[in-house]
Amino acid sequence: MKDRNLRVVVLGAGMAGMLATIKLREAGFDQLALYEKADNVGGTWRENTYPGLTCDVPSHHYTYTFERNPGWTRHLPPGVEVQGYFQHVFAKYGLAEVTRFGEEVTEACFDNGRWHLRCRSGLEDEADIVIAATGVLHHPRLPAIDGIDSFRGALFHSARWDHSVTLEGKRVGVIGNGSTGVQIISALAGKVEHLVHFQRTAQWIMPVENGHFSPEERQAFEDPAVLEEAMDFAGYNASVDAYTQAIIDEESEGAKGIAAACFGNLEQSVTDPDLREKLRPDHKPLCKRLVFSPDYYQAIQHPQSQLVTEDIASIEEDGIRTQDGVLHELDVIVFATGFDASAFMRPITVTGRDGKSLDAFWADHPKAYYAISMPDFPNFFMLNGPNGPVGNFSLIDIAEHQWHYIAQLIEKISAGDADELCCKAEALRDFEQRRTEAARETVWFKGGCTSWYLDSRGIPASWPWTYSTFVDAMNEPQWADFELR
Ligand code: NA7
Repeated sequence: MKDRNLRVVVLGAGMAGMLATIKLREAGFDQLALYEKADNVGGTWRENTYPGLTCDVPSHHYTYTFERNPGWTRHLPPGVEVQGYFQHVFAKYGLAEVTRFGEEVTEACFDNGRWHLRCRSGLEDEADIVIAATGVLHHPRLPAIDGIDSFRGALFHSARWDHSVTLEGKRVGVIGNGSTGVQIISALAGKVEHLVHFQRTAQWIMPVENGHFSPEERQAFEDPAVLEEAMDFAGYNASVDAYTQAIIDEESEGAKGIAAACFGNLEQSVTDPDLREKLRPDHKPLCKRLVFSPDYYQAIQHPQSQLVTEDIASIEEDGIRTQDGVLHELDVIVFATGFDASAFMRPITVTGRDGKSLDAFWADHPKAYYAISMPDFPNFFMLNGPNGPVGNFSLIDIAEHQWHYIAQLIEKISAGDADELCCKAEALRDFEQRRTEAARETVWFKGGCTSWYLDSRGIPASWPWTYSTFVDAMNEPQWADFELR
């Protein structure tokens, strides 16, 4: 791939940044740096350490295609195994040679044909190409609840778990019932003195099994052909396609199947009719990101668990007071309240050509041509950028397809066909118009709920077409949509 001796800087040593760095090195780029503000790799898997943390994408599908892992112990991998996997990949591919830990890039400015980077430490660097792989759900959202500072017990966000706090014998409140809150409740039910789940909006729960792989299976998976056959990677991609079809067409077989599974799960798993009604969502399945759980309904029916559906009024010294006036006395409060999904690489100050500010460009909402490129931000490409596919399928797979596309953009620059390359403004405008129109047809928009999928205008900020449409789009850039200088 490499002809010119370009310097490429990758931002973020999570799943996507490691992928980019591995692929760039394979292509012969030796002027390479991977900046990571923390002291370890893994991104979201480094930051989230809460009890019950599990990836809800099957383990063998949440794996780089070039680095399979026969050793996954469960069908859905525990977070600690995912983190271990990324650490293994980091070591195996020798990424330490190019990685700068503890360096938070705070500024990236395009000037005189190059990107000028500055870190919080004062370190400066320059690059011909920047790859932003800074993650999607990265900035914890802590809602401003009255009295939050007055609580005398321990209080923290799920992505900032305080392991110095013992939970045994404690009264624990968990706010939020997205995938995170549901996993925490499942892990803590019966293990603490009293567990209170504060639910603002009921969620559909998709039943899933999470068995163990036997030692014999794991040994057999050392043979790639056996693994391939057992995991049926092509079959999995077909199911991802059906899942995305279900999002854009509620009459599809996939949508009906998922809805039936969720309804059945609620009916069959929850015995008390009052509790069942409290747990029954008033929106369509798939409207919010689907929560997969083998055991949440059992956990919330545990005698020491309690579901609270009254809105939270305030937090006080001794616990959480709900709108009905009841004080729920607690020792620990966990905010499983999600993330700011619109930040992306911000708070990095990114300035493109002619002083164009990213903050101003994204003032209404984050946007990028096919989630990858932005006009007047030449040679700046994103992995898992705005409005790309994020759903109940493997973001690793998504990033690999995006990398296939970005590699072709880099090749143009590398071959000397362009010094500066980015999408044209009209190409982004056209893409955004098509994307927004399609997004209004999805269940995320029409399903009667709010979620982190929606941007500040209430429009789904995600890929509104099928998975196979995405794979096709990532095959080769439409060169007419790019400006080459
Ligand atoms: P989510 O899916 O964004 O869920 C956040 C939850 O927190 C959700 O149940 C919210 O209720 C609830 N929430 C947020 N603010 C409040 C306030 N102020 N009061 C009560 N409840 C509140 O985040 P997760 O961490 O669970 O999952 C994020 C993604 O990580 C997940 O989708 C996977 O992709 C992995 P709401 O539904 O808005 O009423």
